[in-house]
Amino acid sequence: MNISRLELYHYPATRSARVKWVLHETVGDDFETIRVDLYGGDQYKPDFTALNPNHCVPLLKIEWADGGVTNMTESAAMVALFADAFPQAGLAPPAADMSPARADYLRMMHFAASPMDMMLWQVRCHEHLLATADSDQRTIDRCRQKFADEVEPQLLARLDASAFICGDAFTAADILVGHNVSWARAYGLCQHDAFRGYLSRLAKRPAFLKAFADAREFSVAPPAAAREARVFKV
Ligand SMILES: N[C@@H](CCC(=O)N[C@@H](CS)C(=O)NCC(=O)O)C(=O)O
Repeated sequence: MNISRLELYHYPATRSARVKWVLHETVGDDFETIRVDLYGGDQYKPDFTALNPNHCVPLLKIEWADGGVTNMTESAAMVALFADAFPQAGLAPPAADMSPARADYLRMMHFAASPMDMMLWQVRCHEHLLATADSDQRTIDRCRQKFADEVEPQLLARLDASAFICGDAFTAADILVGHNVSWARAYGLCQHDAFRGYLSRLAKRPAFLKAFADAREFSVAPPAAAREARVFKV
């Protein structure tokens, strides 16, 4: 392996859990986890924003065998990088193949990372992170409706046809979609039994259990005082 050290900046159950999951699937336990106290505002401290100007987790510090360092942001990019770099883990149809399986896998990776994630994030920002005076009920309603009307039926059709989101085999797309489904359920979405069954299939993976071992430390609502003091610049 041309990586000498990995440090994941993490907060339980958030998007950094996606990366913790793919790391456990690919490199095992061979990485450091550094907790960023999101509800205490640590993500806005200059030493952190110097590494990630987007003030969020995950941040993955990759130290390469030749001494170089990459500070990588964007959870979906990290999941894709490790899925492709460790083909023996069987998390992605081969990148070199122009195949229907690869096309469908990329479609679902991007669907999870972009529209699905965007709707869930808007609901979260407006319901829990923005000061009450700044939150907009119409945005919440529109995103919730669109998610229920458009996203859920697409996922349910896939889960009706097969055990995982891109077929009968688990892929890295299940890491992104699975995390989003569990996030959606915390917000009262994705309540169909098929989603519960899907999450219990995912929870059979040792890497999932390790990635979410600290999830009970996450509370969906931050301290009200921090919210009203506009600590969160979302
Ligand atoms: N597109 C980014 C979003 C990361 C993100 O917004 N992370 C949240 C936690 S799920 C965060 O750290 N928010 C803190 C903030 O924005 O202040 C990714 O997928 O990595």
